[in-house]
Amino acid sequence: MNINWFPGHMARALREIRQMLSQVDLVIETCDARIPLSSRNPELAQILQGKPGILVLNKADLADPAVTQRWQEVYRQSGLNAIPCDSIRRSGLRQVVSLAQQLTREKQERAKAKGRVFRPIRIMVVGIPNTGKSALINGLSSRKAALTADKPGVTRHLSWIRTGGQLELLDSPGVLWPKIAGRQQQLHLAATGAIRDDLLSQEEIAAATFIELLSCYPQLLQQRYKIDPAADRTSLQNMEDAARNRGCMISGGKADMTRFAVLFLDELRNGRIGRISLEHPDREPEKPKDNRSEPDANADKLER
Ligand SMILES: Nc1nc2c(ncn2[C@@H]2O[C@H](COP(=O)(O)OP(=O)(O)OP(=O)(O)O)[C@@H](O)[C@H]2O)c(=O)[nH]1
Ligand SMILES: [Mg+2]
Repeated sequence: MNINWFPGHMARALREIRQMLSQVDLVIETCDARIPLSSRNPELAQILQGKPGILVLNKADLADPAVTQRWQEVYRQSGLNAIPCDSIRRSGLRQVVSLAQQLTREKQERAKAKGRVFRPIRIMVVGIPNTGKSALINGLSSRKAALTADKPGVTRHLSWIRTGGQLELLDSPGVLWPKIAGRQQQLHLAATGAIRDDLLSQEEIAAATFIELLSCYPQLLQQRYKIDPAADRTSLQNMEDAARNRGCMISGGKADMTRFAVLFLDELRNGRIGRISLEHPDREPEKPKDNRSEPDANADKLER
């Protein structure tokens, strides 16, 4: 089953991103450090070919640090500058600025040679919804210039944020692509809040993610929900135990899985279960080249 959430404002934003490309010096793409494969838009990758770029592995504070480090290495090997950031606490942002300066140095020197003073570096920030583009812009400009919220689809128009310093930042609406086909990708996007909550069943997202965590991070589930993953229980029984232990029950002591799904997803998204990565470079069959289904889909690099 495809997910099709490609409203008019996303199609328009994609067109405008394409049009604005010649007016910016470089592009920052944000993805979610917990799902660096699923949270990259193949259509953006195609549009951005040839433009200097930085991939920000954002929300790195919520991801497993060892896994994020591996992603960074794997991306670097494929020629892409990837920097883990926490845009709220502003960690990693200094590295982003210094890389932006490095990537535009040649252009600055050419301007200087012609006797011109280089204007502030113009950066367009793009990515799928809810990956923290606006939060990153606020972090880089040290003020709350762009609207942010914990739901996808907040920014609706491209808009320039001038920092008064060495950067000019162009915020853009989160863009997806028509027909998100892979089930795991859909579930990962939903689990991290990148797609609207009503597009998939909360119970299904919670159950699939709970099972993934039972396999990758059983100790975190054990600590948070006082369950015993090592005991001879099925995944569903473990999840029911977790629901009961958190007081999600209906009459007769039965687990209320609908209520637990909402609670579990909220805790997962806010990092209360612990630092979790749902996609691991060493476990995925696919390397971070592209997530399009077409066979010729390898020309996605932000970094050229
Ligand atoms: N923990 C954590 N939360 C973050 C980080 N960056 C952003 N957020 C939160 O993620 C949510 C989405 O952030 P936004 O900046 O609105 O995301 P966006 O990419 O601009 O979203 P759209 O405009 O809808 O495309 C907000 O609740 C932010 O506070 C981060 O690095 N770490
Ligand atoms: Mg935004």
